[in-house]
Amino acid sequence: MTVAKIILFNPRSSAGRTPVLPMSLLAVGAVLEGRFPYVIVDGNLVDDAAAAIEDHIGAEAASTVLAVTVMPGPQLEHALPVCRGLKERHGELTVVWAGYFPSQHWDSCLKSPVVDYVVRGHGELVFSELLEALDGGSSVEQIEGLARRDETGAPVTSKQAPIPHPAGLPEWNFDRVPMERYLRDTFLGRRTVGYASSYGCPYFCNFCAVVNMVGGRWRAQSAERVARVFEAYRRRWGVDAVELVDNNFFVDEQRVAEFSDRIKGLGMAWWGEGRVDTLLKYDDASWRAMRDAGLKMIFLGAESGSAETLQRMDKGGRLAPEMTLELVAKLGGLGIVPELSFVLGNPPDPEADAVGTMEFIRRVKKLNPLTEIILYMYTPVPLAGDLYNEAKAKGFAFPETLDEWVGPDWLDFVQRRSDAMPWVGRSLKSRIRHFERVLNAYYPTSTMTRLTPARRALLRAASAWRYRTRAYAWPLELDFLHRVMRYQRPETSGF
Ligand code: B12
Repeated sequence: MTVAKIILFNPRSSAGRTPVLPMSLLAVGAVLEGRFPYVIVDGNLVDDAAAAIEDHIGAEAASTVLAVTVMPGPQLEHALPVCRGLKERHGELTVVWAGYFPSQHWDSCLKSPVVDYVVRGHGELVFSELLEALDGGSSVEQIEGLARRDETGAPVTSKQAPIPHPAGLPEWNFDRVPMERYLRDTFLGRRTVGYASSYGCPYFCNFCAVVNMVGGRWRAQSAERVARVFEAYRRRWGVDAVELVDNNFFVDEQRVAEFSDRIKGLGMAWWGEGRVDTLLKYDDASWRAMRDAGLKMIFLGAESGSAETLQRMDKGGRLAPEMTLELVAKLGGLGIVPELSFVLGNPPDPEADAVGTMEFIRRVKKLNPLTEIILYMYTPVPLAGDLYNEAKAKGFAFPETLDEWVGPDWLDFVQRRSDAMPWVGRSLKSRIRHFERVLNAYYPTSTMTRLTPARRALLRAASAWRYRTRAYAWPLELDFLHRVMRYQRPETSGF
């Protein structure tokens, strides 16, 4: 085929809210600039995405590539019917899926006639190679990081491609999207937007979807380049806050310190994800530089209050619960909010695991009451290791087809709301929810700016006896109070 047009499609993910900048498509688009004509269609910004795409296809289906970024959950739910309808109407259209969902479940995607190719992992270069092969009529078999159907129609994949070094990739062309529409009012700032300054993560935690994408590699842009993007955000769109969505922004202390020095006077608030063990090694000068440069909150995978569970999660044997406590205390002194995420209900003894972690969270809050706590239920990702094997042994299996994936149970599952995990009984699930309710009343979040001091005091008074006596069960009065106050934790409703 001749590739005459590429449509990069971001299926709807943020119904009713200001959408998140489609960073994956900006990254992919950047490598196409000047080489292939392309447009970005964001399903969050148009009422009828299929019609918008159809307009771009026109009469050129045979030379058009529709390339879609797909996250599990709502994006998949939108991507499937849109692509199915288009493929039915335009049999010659080439449909490529990429992103977190297809990277992991490429075989389910390719069992469906809707998808022709899956680009796996960080896909800028793989996609480029695919386009060149399609355009030049050459074979795609040798392309690393590509899954496709073989002659018999069976899904096959080549080995994962190395992650591209973002320092060697072109800068995103923000003029390809209406930036104003992506500036969100968040607890960080009035005009918040995202950026990704590095790819990958050097660790192999066996509950994390990132491992499948990057295989333990981490590659970053220079401090100078990241600071340049912050400056452009500030200057061109009046951005006052940035969410650094890197899987692990803080891997390289020197880079972070230099970046902090460079953006110091800009008046930007920022947020990023890091590891407890890495950050404990940072020296005080770096901490001061980060704080003075506007670092407001760090997301940390604390994961569990049990040393044994941490070991099983393969946190590299480097993380112990006491280390989390140490960092939480340190951040308290610096005025940077730790945002700790925990994964509860891990096999083989989900009950004991959850109870142990709840007790640990009480210790955290005592040490630094401003700490934000995010509770997740363990949901498997297809990775070798104890956790996934035990989940399978208890009857867990991923769906095989896209239609199953968009069924209500699996949509709940990927958004970690599922009741259906075979190793977690309903009663444990509600205990965890009840605990969370009491915790959020006793320690109301600091990020909900419209929660007045009087309301905070009321929540605390109403929940004090429950918290102190650990009588978490059925806190209906707190449910009620939260409902009337429209209690919301903005930091958890973002990602
Ligand atoms: C921003 C983000 C969102 C945004 C979506 C932005 C958008 N596309 O509209 C929002 C907030 C909507 C979102 C929602 C969810 N997210 Co989200 N999200 C992220 C986050 C933080 C960053 C992704 C990003 O932009 N990275 C920067 C870009 C440059 O990298 P990238 O997206 O990986 O893209 C590269 C490759 O994936 C690939 N690629 C991706 N798309 C495409 C398309 C083409 C054509 C090609 C060729 C290549 C390609 O190449 C890109 C460039 O290298 C990641 C975590 C992370 N750090 O990656 C989680 C993450 C992807 N989300 C995740 C999840 C589970 C969700 C939810 C389903 C549930 C939840 N509550 O978290 C919800 C869905 C709810 C909903 N309403 O849709 C998980 C996925 C886990 C998994 N098992 O697959 C992640 C990994 C977080 C995590 N660790 O759990 N998310």
